[in-house]
Amino acid sequence: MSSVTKKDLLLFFDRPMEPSFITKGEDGVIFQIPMNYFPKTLQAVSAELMSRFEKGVKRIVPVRDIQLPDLSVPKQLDFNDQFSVFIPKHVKMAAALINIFMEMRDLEELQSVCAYCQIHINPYLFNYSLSVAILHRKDTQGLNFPSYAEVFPGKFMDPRTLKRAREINAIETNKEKSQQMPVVIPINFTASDLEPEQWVAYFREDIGVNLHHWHWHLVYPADTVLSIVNKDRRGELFYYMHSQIIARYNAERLCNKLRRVSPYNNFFEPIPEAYFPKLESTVASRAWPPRFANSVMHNLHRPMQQIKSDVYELELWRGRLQTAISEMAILLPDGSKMPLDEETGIDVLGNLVEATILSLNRAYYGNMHNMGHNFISYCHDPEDKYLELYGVMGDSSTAMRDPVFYRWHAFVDDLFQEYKNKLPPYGDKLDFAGIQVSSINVESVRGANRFSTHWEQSEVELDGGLDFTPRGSVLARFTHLQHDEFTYKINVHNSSGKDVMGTVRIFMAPTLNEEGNQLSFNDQRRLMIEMDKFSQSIPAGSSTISRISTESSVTIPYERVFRPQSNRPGKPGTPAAAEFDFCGCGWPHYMLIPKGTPEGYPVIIYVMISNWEEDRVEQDTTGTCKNAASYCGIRDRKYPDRRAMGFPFDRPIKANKITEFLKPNMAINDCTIHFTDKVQERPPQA
Ligand code: CUO
Repeated sequence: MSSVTKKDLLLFFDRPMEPSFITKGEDGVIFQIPMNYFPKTLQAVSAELMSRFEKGVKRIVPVRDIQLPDLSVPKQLDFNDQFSVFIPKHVKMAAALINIFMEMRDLEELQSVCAYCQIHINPYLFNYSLSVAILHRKDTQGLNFPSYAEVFPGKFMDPRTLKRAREINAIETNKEKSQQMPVVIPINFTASDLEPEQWVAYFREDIGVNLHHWHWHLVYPADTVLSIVNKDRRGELFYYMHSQIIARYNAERLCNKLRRVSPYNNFFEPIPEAYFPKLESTVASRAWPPRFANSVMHNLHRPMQQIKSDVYELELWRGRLQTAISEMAILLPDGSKMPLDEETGIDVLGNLVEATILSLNRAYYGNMHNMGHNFISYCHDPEDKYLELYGVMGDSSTAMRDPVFYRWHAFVDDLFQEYKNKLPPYGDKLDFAGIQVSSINVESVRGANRFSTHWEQSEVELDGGLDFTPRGSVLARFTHLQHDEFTYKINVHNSSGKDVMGTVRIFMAPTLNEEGNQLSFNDQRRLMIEMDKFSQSIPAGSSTISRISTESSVTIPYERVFRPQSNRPGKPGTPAAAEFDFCGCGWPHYMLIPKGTPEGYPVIIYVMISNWEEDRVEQDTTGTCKNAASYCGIRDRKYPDRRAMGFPFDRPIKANKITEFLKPNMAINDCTIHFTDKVQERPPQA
């Protein structure tokens, strides 16, 4: 099969709501669909339809008429319904469809079944399942599907923006001209500043932040073929990545004079935070439901989604998980107990809590995290009386917009911390004999140890997601946080007499609590934001390590967050393009540091150099995407650090102040983050 056919799979991401027999792609391509793939009502006129659509197209792609697999499970989801990776029934449907895509013997068969699916299967379910399959099939490596925000812009932006984009698209199909009049997505469009939660809307509703979260769940599905779900330390990464989101969110809240997020741990308590999403749900042609202030979770009975669960079950599952943590052992289905050990306990718990198919006892420990999303997202219509859709908490591409997401995940994070609190302190496992870190400094345009942030305007292409409009290209301009890049300078002395390898671990944390007093060290530990982690050779004697902020191991650059097709490097199948695949997962680089304050928000920057011999994971990572390995792992490889994720702050520490915790191979420095309330345009990229 030629690479041309492989690339043609990307046409299924274009105009996702339109059937596969309508022109796809900017170049005007049409799939020649076998008659029996058409809906029954159109089969009699399919030849006439095809000849009408074929007129004037630049290329016709014949679709092989294959013996179609059994699609009865994914077909159960109505074409116009929502699809959620948190709803067990939907997850089963996706698992079945991914399995089908994975089992197609070659690309031609895959293309054929996709052509059928784009006519008969729910577009969100189809898009998700095909994305997972492309990420994991060997013969589709190097295919870079477009940004999800480009495919389904309705999940990321104000409907007024989309309306305006469609207008521009309708009147102007000249790409260059339409790009001269981008539509502007207003910042903070979901509430007024009278609502304090709105002060951090720039974080919650950031397009790149939401794309990261969607992409993470795409790379780490909870339920599908075992070989896809069973990635190295995926349960631990579920805990760690979400824990870091909470740490980052709390830092933003503190910068904005808000209290740290309070965990939602009383499931019968009203939720004071309201959320009115103002998003367009294109599939169902209806608005996303809001959640009014003081809504309450109710027992769910929605036969259509095959969800029947009582709020009480959340209590039950939590209790069982807490018992397992206090006993440091989980109950297995055969009645025996399995200890939660220091090394793998967090991974076992992560899979139990989420819950994935890797959960070792789903019947007993239930489906706590996912059902929490469902209870909250259906709290306005728990019994489907009003035939309402789920709210944004039900969808991994929109959940982070809602303040309650952070309350729910703060609760989940507390549960993981209960386990971490049972572990012994690291003690001398923190040491690296012979290595002394004398200082860490930050150099930036604002001077020594001063970070600086501002607003920036960037553009994202909407073309592929504007269904049922004339073909054209529209740019949406949105405003996001940005910082000036900076360099860490770390002074090290190696007195071992020989060159050694170290792992440099850099974190940042606020220093003051809500009252302006010094944070206790255990509170500060929970707020530690991982900034970077890299291996480094350290020559004997004194040396200075210089590291630029853009190299961060948690972030991906703007170009990878939004990935317009035109920016893709190399041809499909080349190493350059292959690297791009997995690479959509990663914290957007422009959100690397919290916003700060105009007067300068105080933070500490922390560095530790640990012994690489104890950290390293033997594996070849050439040709793999490892830009954001800290939060996303490395594709098809082991997590590239043998230590617990979040090391050394993942365990409680017996110290009142960070200075009491410092070892010779660590250093800290006081810094400030200065925010300038001005919008700059994104400078043109080389
Ligand atoms: Cu990512 Cu709850 O897991 O949203």
